[in-house]
Amino acid sequence: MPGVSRPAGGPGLPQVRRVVSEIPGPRSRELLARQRGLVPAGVGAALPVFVEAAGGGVIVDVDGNSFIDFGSGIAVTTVGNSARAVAKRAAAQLRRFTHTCFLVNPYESYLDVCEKLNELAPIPGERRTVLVNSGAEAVENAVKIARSATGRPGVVVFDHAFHGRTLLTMSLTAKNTPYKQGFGPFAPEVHRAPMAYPYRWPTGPERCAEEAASALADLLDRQVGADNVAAVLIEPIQGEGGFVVPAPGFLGRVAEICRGRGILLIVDEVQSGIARTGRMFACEHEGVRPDLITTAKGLAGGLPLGAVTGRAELMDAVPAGGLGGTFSGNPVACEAALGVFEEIETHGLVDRAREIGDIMLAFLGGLARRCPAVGDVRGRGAMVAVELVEPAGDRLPDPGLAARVARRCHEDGLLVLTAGSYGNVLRFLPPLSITDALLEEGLSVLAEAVGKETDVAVA
Ligand code: PLZ
Repeated sequence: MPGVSRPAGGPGLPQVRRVVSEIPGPRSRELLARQRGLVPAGVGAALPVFVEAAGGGVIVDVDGNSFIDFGSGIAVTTVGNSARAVAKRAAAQLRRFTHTCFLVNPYESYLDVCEKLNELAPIPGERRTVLVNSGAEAVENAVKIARSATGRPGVVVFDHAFHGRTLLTMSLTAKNTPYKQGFGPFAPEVHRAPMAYPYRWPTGPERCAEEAASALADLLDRQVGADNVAAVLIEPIQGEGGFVVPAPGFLGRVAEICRGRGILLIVDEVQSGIARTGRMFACEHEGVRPDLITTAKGLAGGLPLGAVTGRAELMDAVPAGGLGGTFSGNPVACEAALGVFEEIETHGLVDRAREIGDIMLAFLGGLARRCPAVGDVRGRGAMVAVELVEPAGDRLPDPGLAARVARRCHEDGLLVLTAGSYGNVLRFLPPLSITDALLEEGLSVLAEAVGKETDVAVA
């Protein structure tokens, strides 16, 4: 828009919630109409307002509305949108060179990112890291490495899992619509085990970890044959599946089951990793030490970068030329990732994630006590969700209520996202740069929306 002054993004952006138009506003509606003629219908948007600026804990749209950000671009802008160290390092790299292809001419920032991930990853022994462009590509490569290192084809995944949209990762993903419907045939050698989902485990949360572990062992030993399985792949907290925190002890049992059978454990930390949950990696909460870890999203503060970090002897099993890609480990994205680690260290963001979690869990626990439609509150750090159910007591998922509450929040200037296999989960992923004041204001907007949509006085 020539001639129109645009607000600068970054941490200097006023940290306020402000709704000045209907949502989406007139300018966003114009752009949406334009989008319909340019972009296929298969590309949706959770909150279709077009963005002008973002930073700290807000997103400002082209109509001048300022939303409190409880989404972080799906767990990507964990250190904030245009955090200072990220923007500064990426901009400086843009002035030096944009690309050479690491497979043609290497550059040092790629090594610096790998060194950091190797140092931080809770993987036993010596480690190596390969950089890629996205979460799906990280998962694909982890499976390639696991197959190459073990000489086995099978991969075991879980109910409610999400691992990406490419052919293999879509096959690894559980939910049919919208991710798989019409897109088959799917990749072979994918087997699915029940997830230790405490709120929905048929015999109750106490027996969940042990029974789910037995089901996994049974699948491996009786149905697939353990020596046909290269890896078990699991999200330490499920993301798109609805922030399912596995029953305590389950991840440890999965690791044991794998170890006893020569099966590798791949932990998909694409959504939960990089300080999001109050640890650098979510699997650390359970003391689990996997063979391979995938990261992406929060790794480079919004620039596209993914990684597989793993035990050196597994990573080195793939011969030269077997891993890589044109853009993989792009130098601007690598500098951004170094900026992310710098922001996390200088601002103590791992601890900040824990504080944000304490505030959210305390508030939402109170809401659940007053409002029977809030069936479950769960999560760790700045990765927290509520599961909405019909109040009759049968825990019947209520996706309609989740959609209505999300819509009302959007109209009131709070960006929230839905999730879950049944679409009945509201998830909260604020950037760690959000202020307490905005966080608390956002939670009040949410409580009011839940109250209005369920006719319960929640104030
Ligand atoms: N593994 C655990 O959460 C991406 C998907 C958004 P990509 N989740 C957001 C959408 O609707 O496509 C994700 C994840 C986990 C892998 C991925 C895939 O990461 O960077 O989107 O490829």
